[in-house]
Amino acid sequence: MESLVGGDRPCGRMCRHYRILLAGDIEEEGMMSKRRRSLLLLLGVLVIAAVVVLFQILVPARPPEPIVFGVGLAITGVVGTIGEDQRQGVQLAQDFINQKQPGVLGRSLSGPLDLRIEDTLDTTDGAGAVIDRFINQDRVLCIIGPTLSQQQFSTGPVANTAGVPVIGPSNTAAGIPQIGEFIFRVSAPVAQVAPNALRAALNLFPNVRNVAQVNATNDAFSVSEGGTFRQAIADTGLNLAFQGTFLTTDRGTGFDQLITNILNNNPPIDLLVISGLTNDSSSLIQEARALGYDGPIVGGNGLNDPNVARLTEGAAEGMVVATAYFPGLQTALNQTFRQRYQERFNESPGQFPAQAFTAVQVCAEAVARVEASTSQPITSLDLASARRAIQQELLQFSGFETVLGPIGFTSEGEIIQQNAFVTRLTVIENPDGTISGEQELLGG
Ligand code: 1QQ
Repeated sequence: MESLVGGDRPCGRMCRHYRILLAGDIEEEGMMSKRRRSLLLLLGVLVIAAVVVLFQILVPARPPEPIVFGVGLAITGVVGTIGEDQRQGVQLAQDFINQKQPGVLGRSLSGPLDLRIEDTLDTTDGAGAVIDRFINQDRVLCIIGPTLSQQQFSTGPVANTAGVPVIGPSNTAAGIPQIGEFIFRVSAPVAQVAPNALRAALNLFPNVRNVAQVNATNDAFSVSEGGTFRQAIADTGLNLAFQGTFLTTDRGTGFDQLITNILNNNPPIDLLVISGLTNDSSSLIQEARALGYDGPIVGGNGLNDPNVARLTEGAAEGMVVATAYFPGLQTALNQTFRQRYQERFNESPGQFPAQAFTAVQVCAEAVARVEASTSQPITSLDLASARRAIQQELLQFSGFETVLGPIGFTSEGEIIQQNAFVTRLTVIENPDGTISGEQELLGG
């Protein structure tokens, strides 16, 4: 201490006093600089916090990446009314998911759902071009579609080789999930659905004995369903008295020979069963009624559309069709779906929009589950891994709540669905002269 205040110089009382003061000062000064330092530190922290907050306010956060699905539907062509209804179904699913409607997904997605909806037409070439674009250009996470089994048999193998999960929204022919491990469907196969229509027709018309069964030969679904109906006719003890074929391109008088043969058949035909697509089958019905067939008609899945009332100008009144959707299903999800569908599109939803809605919901749920298990947005995975992870999640589905009721998938990607129903078409003549139809439910 001595050396601090002047070395060896004598300094007496004052000096001692000075020394004491000086020691206190040093202590105080040390405390002061400590306080100053803490103050400066605090100031520094506050400035940094302010800069961070300002940065967050002025520079907006990067928006979450969209989750892109490809939706390929036959919006124009021989099943155009069905494709249009499917488009409405997927649009509603997109709204529900992006608006976080409760009861649709188990958890919300990391980003907005972006559906690329394309018209495949009713051809395999049209579907091929769209599916190629989805796989290679839009780089979608999964594909909903195409509408027709005929198209899926052509595009499914391509998507499967590319490792892109596909959900068939309306492919009902035998063999669709067996195309490959990436191919699933939410549309119950003809083998499960079609025989119900025959049984219901027998309840309505117990005297039916001799059946004419006809199907298109240039469409995979029509051929598959035709076979199912023939089996069901045999199983129910009916007589397959006539078997005929046509093409999905046939219209109007193109059916005259076929119908004449049915009308002249011996024994006389008392039930007509039709497996074709929408426009051709509608034309066949119109022509059959015009030429004098007045017995009951069972329609296949191509006729599962209330628009058939208008397309046949009322001739399909009373037609019996099996369906995989029960509009009266008393679940919160189905009731909201029906109500919002009616409000938005001014019609009630049939099987095709319900299945299309389900296809989007199921794929989005698979994405949500991948995000939950990896704890990151699916868009931060590389595309091939993301697609594979979705396929793996789809295989786990069991008892998942949809507007079709609870569904799951087998290890082959086939839908597991308990319920199938039967409808009868009622033709409505509107005050403005137009015709519309309603599918009245006969039972499950
Ligand atoms: C299929 C079908 C069609 C009737 C859908 C429109 O079921 O092609 O499998």
